[in-house]
Amino acid sequence: MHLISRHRFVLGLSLGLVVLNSTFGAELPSLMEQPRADFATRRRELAKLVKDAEAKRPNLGGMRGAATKAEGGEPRASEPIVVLIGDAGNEEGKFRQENNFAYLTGVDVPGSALILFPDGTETLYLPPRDPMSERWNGKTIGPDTETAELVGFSKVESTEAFLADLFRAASDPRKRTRRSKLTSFYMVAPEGRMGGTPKESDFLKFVKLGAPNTPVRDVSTLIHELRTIKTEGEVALLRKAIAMTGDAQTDVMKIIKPGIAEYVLEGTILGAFMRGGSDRPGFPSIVGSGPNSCIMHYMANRRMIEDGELVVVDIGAEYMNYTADITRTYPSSGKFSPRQREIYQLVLDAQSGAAAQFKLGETSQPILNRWVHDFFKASSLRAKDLEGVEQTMDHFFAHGLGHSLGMDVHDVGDSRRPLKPGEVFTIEPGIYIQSESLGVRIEDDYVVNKDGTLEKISKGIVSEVDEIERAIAESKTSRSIGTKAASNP
Ligand SMILES: [Mn+2]
Repeated sequence: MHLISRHRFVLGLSLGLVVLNSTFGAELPSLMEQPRADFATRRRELAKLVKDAEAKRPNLGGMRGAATKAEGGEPRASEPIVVLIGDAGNEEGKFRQENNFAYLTGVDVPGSALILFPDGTETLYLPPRDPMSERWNGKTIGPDTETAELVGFSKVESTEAFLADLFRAASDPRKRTRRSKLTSFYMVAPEGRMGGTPKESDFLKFVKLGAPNTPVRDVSTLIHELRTIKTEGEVALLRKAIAMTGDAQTDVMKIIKPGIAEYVLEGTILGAFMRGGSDRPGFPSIVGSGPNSCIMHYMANRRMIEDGELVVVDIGAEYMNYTADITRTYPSSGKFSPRQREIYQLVLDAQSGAAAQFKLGETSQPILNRWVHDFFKASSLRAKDLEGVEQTMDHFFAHGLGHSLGMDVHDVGDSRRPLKPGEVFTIEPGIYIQSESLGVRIEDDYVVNKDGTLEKISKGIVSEVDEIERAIAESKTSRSIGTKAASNP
């Protein structure tokens, strides 16, 4: 459970659920700083999406053959049972709930599971409480009626009942009537590109044993469709993660100088995240100086930073499973060289130019990507590739312009579609000239607001050339006050 969220949760509940409050004391579960109703809404919407998908299935033979042929030989939609298993946790790290499960439940108890039954019953399965385990790991919530009310589920059962309930639902004899509809399982596909893990693979083996004739279909794309559009509560969490990341970038500007190691900056970044209340970085921090500035996903961070280099700092704090993703590029000396400045300014102009292209209902991420390519190509600047051939700048833009952002740093959803209100995504143009050991990437996080306007959430984190030079210069002045180390470099 998140300490911070627990605290907020107590405040949030104190109006309506005073009795529960006193029962649970300070041990209320986190619902990730979001209204409980939001999670219930998501489950309802998912159940509807699943039903629609099932009804639309063209050939009801499905993945598992004839199981969905109803009596009389007429194909019929089966009744979908949605089943999700949360992360089991382990002793090695801080617990982090699996994203799809967290999104639908807000419950971060290890070893939980969820079934949405065809009759509309939503059951959350929690491990039975174990005094010995709680002695080591702290109090938790268990399967009881108080918990059900607390987490907004119609039923909370022990995980001991989970498999039996699942298989009973799949083979309910009451469904074998004239109008019978067979059942199907909707679960996260094993080892899928997004979200699937080996645990689903193991689980699927059990499912095949217990209900061999029940077709299994992938539910993840339907959950992802919901996750693509963020609620206000989710955007608020992203704003917090972004603010923490901004503090880390500010701290980097305070200490950056030639002669320190990339990992020193990383240490400062992680410290700032934790001080801000972040749970962990959303992805490994990238601190690439000089030649490493041209390696897009450099994360070894072992090199000593030299004078006159650029340092790409691509980082994101995670908060309540939501992650920021902000990149800044700094001159190690505090001043951009004329060449660094012209490349940097081009990248910055590409970013603001792309954002200015945004039109609700028309603009998709690939459209912005193409615009930036053309913009780079049109620049009068040139650089040499590794073969010594002079090239236009689009040649050095070596990755996509951005991605959706949310619980995953490269978040789920179909990025080819026009961006809708509630979508959060990055715009991160970059130029990487290996022949000059000169890499620049500037990345900010944007939300399409309800009114259809595009907002740069991270606008408070400085990125203009003079702003960055001023920030580094100011911190140098303050560093030199009262510290022997700084006055004697
Ligand atoms: Mn990114």
